[in-house]
Order: sequence, then C-alpha cells, then structure tokens
Amino acid sequence: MKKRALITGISGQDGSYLAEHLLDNNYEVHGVVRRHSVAENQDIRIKELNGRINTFYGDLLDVPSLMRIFNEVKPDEIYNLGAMSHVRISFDMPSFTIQTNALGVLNMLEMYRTIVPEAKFYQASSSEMFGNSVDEDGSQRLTTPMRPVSPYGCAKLLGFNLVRHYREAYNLHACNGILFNHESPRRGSNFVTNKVVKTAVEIKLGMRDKLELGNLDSYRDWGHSKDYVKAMHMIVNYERPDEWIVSTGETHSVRDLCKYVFDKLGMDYKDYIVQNPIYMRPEELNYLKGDSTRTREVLGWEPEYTFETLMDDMIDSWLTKLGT
Ligand code: NAP
Ligand code: F7E
Repeated sequence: MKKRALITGISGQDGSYLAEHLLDNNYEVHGVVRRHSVAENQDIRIKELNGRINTFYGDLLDVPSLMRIFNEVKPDEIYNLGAMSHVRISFDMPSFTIQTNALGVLNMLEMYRTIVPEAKFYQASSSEMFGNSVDEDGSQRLTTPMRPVSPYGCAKLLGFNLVRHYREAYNLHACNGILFNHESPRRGSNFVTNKVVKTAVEIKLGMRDKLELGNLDSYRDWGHSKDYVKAMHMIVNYERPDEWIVSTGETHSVRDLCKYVFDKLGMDYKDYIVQNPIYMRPEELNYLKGDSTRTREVLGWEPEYTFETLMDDMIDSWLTKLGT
C-alpha cells in the first residue's frame, strides 16, 4: 500500500517541490490549502499536480479543520511547512506570525499525538532561530546558541522546542529540520534573491531602471529548494527522530548576489541599486553559514545545486517568463 503524506503549506515554494518529490517516490500526497479571495492564487504552484494530489481547505489556526483532515487522511508522514515565512513582514504582523508559526505547530502536534501517534512528523525549523550567534569558526551548528532577532525567529524557536518536547514526553517520531535559506524560481518575489533576479531581468529588458533594496551587507547561506525538500524526506525516514542542519556551507552577501546576477546579464549592479530604508529591519541577522557535516555523513544528503547554478536557474526562469 502507498504511504500517505500530509503537507501543510503545500501551495508554497517548498510544499510544491516536496509534493512532486513524494509523488516521484510513489506516495499518496494530501495537502492543506487556505482559501484566497482570488481563487486562482491559492494553488498557483501546484496547478500542474491537479488530479495527482488531494487538497483540503484548512488553516493551522483552525483546529476543527485540522481534526477533520487528520481523521480523513490518517497520514503516515506529516510535513508541517505552513508558516508566515517572511522575516521582514513578521515585524509588521508579530501576533499573526507567532500564532501561525508557534501555536500552529502546537495544534499540529496535538492532532498528531491524539489521532495518528504512530506517524512521523517533520517541522520546518529555520536558521533564523540562531539570530546573531556564530561559532568561532564562522558557522552555525546544532550546538550554537539560539537567540532569534525577529518575531519570525522567536516563533520558530517555540515551534522547535515544542517538537522536541512532544518527542520526549509522548515518545513520538517528531523531527526538526533546521534549514538555511533556500530559493528557486518558485520563491516569493519579495524575498531578496527572487526580487534581485526578477528586477535585474526587467531592467535588462527595459521595463525598469532601478532596484530598491535594504541592507546589502548581510550574508546568507543560499541553497536550492529542490535539494532541501529531499533532505526533509530523508530526515523523516531516518531510523531515529532528531534535529538536523541543512545548508550548503557557503555564504554570500546580498551585494555578492547582486554582482553575480547583474554581471550575468551584462550589467554593473552599482548603476541600478538604490537603498531604501523601508526594506531595513528593526533588528538584522547579519551572517549565516551552516555546518551540515552530520546531515551529509549520516543521511547521505548532498546538494546538487551551487550558488551559481541556483541563480542561473532563477535567471533563466525570469527570462522565459518575461518572454525572451
Ligand atoms: P512559503 O513559500 O511562504 O510557503 C508557506 C506556506 O504556508 C504557503 O503555502 C502558505 O499558504 C502557508 N500558510 C501560511 N499561513 C498558514 C496558516 N495559517 N495555515 C496554513 N497554511 C499557512 O514558504 P517556503 O519557503 O515554502 O517555506 C516552507 C516552510 O519552511 C515555512 O515554514 C518556512 O518558515 C520554513 N523555512 C523556509 C526557509 C526558506 O529559506 N525557504 C528556511 C527555513 C525554514 P498561502 O500561500 O495561502 O499563504
Ligand atoms: O532576506 C536582506 C535582508 O527576506 C535576506 C525566509 O525564507 O530565510 C528567509 O529569511 C537578506 C536579509 O530572507 C532586501 O535584510 C536587503 O538580510 O530573502 P530574505 P531571510 O530574512 O533570510 C530564513 C532561513 C527563513 O526561515 C525565512 O522563512 O536580504 N535584504 N534588501 C532584503 N530582503 C528582502 N526580503 N527585501 C529587500 O529588499
């Protein structure tokens, strides 16, 4: 019999790639989608999967909907990817962020514990939980202190701890993947990578003449979402529930990112970038570089994309979308 997976956030970047990966591995895939006033927008990233996946209306904050879905699907594996995932916007919507990203995890764990305790559970934890802690060698790892610097990071840390607590208290196969930034052509266009790539392509095509950004001096460890969803599946299927770091181990500044993308399109980024304080954060996370040695050695996970091939994939996608 096929294994049944339930994905919250299936309409998001990772949820859509994870659904494809699980279908390729012969899973029956179910997902939770939220109602949008523009119906076409609620499944834009999963349209191609129509007929191959089963979706349910629901919300992490709507316990009756979760109860109905858990009882109907009776999943073998649960992937909790639903979240308010934009760090800058979490400062504007701290209460909603904390409800969705922390209380939402509690709601999911309660459904799991009471309805399908024999199932396996994955929580989408984040490198944003580290805040500005960096080990002496310039990396973050499981032992690095977690001191988040955004409402998003604070909420994710509560979710992370709830997963640990439920695992120990109720003997559940509940796992945390601490994923560093990962991107793709499906990334929301208000995250920095896709914003830079999309705008640079528009400038190249004469549709715009500047790119407004915030802090150019922060560093991120950027990988490809397609590689990272494979790690999620490996984490859940490892013999023991645990915590895992998923990262490339390379870091680049936002300035490096701009330079690479504009160079690739034959332009000098310095001619087009304007800094606008509205994109700055009340508190910034300055530097991320993850040490995923244990994940590679124990799970055998290896990313296929490099920073450069990730950016090239995103550039090609926007060039195609904008009609060249
Ligand atoms: P994303 O594209 O923003 O997708 C988030 C998904 O969550 C969307 O499907 C969204 O639905 C759904 N959602 C939001 N609020 C919800 C709620 N209250 N109830 C149910 N669903 C809700 O994010 P992503 O990049 O795929 O990230 C997936 C997960 O990994 C998130 O939990 C994120 O915080 C975490 N994470 C991401 C990264 C990264 O670099 N991408 C790194 C570490 C951790 P709508 O489309 O209807 O809003
Ligand atoms: O910002 C700087 C910004 O919004 C990256 C989420 O997936 O990864 C993501 O969070 C950097 C920051 O991602 C703009 O200040 C400059 O230093 O692309 P981002 P993020 O905040 O790192 C973590 C791991 C997650 O878990 C989150 O869900 O870029 N930056 N100028 C800008 N950022 C944005 N968005 N827009 C700008 O104009």
